[in-house]
Amino acid sequence: MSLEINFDGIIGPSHNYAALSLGNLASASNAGSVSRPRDAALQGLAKMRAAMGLGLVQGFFVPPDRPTTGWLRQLGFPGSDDEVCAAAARADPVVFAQAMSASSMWTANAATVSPAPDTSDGRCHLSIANLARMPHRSHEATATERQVRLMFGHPAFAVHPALPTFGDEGAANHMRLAASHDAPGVEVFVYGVEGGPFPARQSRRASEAVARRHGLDPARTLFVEQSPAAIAAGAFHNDVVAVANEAVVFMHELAFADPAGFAADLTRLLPEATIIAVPAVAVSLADAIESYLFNSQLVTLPAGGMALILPAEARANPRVAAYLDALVASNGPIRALQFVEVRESMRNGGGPACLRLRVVADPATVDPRFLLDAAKADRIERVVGEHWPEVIAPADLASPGLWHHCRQARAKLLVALDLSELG
Ligand code: SUG
Repeated sequence: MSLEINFDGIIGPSHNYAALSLGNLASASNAGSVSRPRDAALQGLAKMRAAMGLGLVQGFFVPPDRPTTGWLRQLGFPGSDDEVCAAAARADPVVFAQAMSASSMWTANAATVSPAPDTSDGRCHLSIANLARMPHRSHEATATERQVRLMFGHPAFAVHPALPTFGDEGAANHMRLAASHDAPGVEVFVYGVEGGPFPARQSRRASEAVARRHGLDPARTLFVEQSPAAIAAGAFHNDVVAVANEAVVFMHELAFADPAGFAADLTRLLPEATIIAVPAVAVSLADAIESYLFNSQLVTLPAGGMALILPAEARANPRVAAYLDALVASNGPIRALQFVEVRESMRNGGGPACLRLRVVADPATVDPRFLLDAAKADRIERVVGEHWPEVIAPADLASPGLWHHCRQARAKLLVALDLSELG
């Protein structure tokens, strides 16, 4: 039976704060801070356990190898792995920090997923995101594709490589609405238009190409412009200001350039759609972005009804907390709130929803090595506890000791998960 599976990125051992993402206010404001990779990964695992505790099916991605020496070689640094890294760290510390990034943890940017009921050949299609607009993320696609092909090798899936051009940042800019997960859906692709102070990271042409590749019905596909005000306020991905689940959209009223047009198109295609648009007078864009209210996971509980899995920061903001109290007290579709602590990821602009990729599929068609249960979570936590660096200060990035530490930690994880073939 098909259901929604959330695949979270296990936070990699090189997690650090190098302020690499222009337009991502959290990343910029934590420039030069000391990171805590071990805590970060444990926080991510605790979130996965919380989702399993709600009765949801949970999967994961393992982190790729860092530093990304293959990419540094392509950029002209020769020699052995250590020589490549030392030369890059000396010649261009920014490029070297880009090669050390643990940004693949945010698997909402790994791929765009169109579930089987929406596609012309009845398979679930996944397009790897090229993340072409951000150098530190542009080298994620190669390892992501290898992993996705392993996870979804079953004929129920079709995997497409990253687009050769046009900025594509995956599911973070895509929403699927349907009466239920296994019913035909309306797919909504959200893109940005250049011209503001920050880059528009998702291009309309990329979204159109993904929709073509996936064999979506053009009559049930919407391309919606992100509001320039939202991008300028720090909503570098749509999932910072909107989230959807089944027939419900939970969004900020300023998320889209033309919210009325979006609502009209959506309700024409899916009359049962419910749009909860939070007014700026209740929660300003600044409060939404600071608290990551909308970067929550909106999920259907096995017993029925929907819950929001929110960052703890949303409870700490008094205006957001007051809004949430009123939301669950109203007789709407969202009935429960679950707060999770993912502070290390949040400080780089990644909330609960950034850390997960949703795939609607029969779990029996997924490589079981990528599905989580309590015993496997224990095993991963043991490896993280023993091998992940406790802290990384900016000056540590150039240290060969850290490079070796990161590689060995990942290798231990791959062995523990019987995934050494990804080595
Ligand atoms: O791409 N941060 C990520 C956060 C991604 C959040 N994902 C979603 N919204 N779905 C980004 O901006 C920061 C890395 C640094 O600064 O070192 C970073 O890449």
